[in-house]
Amino acid sequence: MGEVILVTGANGEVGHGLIPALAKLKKYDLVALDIRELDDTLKPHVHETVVADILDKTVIENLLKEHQIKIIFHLAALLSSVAENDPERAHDVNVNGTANLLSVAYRVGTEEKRTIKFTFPSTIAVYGIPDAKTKKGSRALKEEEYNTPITMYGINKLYCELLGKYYSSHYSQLTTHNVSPIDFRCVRFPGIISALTIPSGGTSDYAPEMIHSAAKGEGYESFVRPDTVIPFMVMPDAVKSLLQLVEVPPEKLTQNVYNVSGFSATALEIAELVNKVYPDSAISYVPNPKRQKIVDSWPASIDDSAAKRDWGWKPDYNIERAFTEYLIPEIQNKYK
Ligand code: AKB
Repeated sequence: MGEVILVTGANGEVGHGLIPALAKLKKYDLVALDIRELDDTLKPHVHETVVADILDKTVIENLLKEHQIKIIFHLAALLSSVAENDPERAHDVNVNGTANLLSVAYRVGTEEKRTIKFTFPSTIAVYGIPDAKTKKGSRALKEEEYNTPITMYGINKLYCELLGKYYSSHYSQLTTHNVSPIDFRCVRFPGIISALTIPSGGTSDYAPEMIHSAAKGEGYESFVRPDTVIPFMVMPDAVKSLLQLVEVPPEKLTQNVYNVSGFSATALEIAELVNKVYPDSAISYVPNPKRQKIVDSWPASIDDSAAKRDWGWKPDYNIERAFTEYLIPEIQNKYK
């Protein structure tokens, strides 16, 4: 057995990108946990699949101990739009699920005197820009700027960033004298666009939805204005950032949370690139004011210089390469 990795939320969009990439490294054994049955396409890549709730502490503790889990990729979460439809359930999964996992990992790591790397995907939804003028006038935001999220998902993720830092550096600080067994590392993702999977429940979903609709020969009605701009990255770069971060020697990390990004684009720029390939795809704009307000609170671009400085982060895909070398060829293959 190689080092064993636990991937929670394994059946989600990032899981569909991360699990095959981890398997390809041929240095880890993977345990996949999700509340739903793992897709058949992922099963050949994993050593064990577990269908369970992230809130089930007994299952989590047994997995960490039985498999001597060394690394956790904690992907289980409800994204921004779906979280707004059931904020309390989102809080339960996003916060209590993460707190549960950190608590059990801390206990197991302490008992077994070993470090557990806890790798956590956060989001641009942790930002809360107050108005359009401020958004338009802002340069790329650093990690610590405008951390005033307006969604349950963004609030959850911001809290979990802080909770992870607490468990790795300050846990029970008045009475504990041990070095924490938790090595918490976090990348803050922009909107992610995958060629292989359709997003489920995000507010940045208009970008991938537009592309996939066109590839299926359908039109698309965008729920945001054409001038709406946020940062994006394609799934291979999102996976690359996770694989890179987990391997960085701890002494090189000057912070727990790192922005990563690929490119910023307006909905119109994405539509124009789509129509270059699918000229017959009718893309229209009927903004949903409530979803528009969420996206308008997110930055036009984020500053990922800390990740570049500390661990050499660099995206492989700018917007042109994303379309010509990844999205269009892979999506055409998917729908052929
Ligand atoms: C969402 O839209 O909720 C996610 C995100 C930006 O984190 N894709």
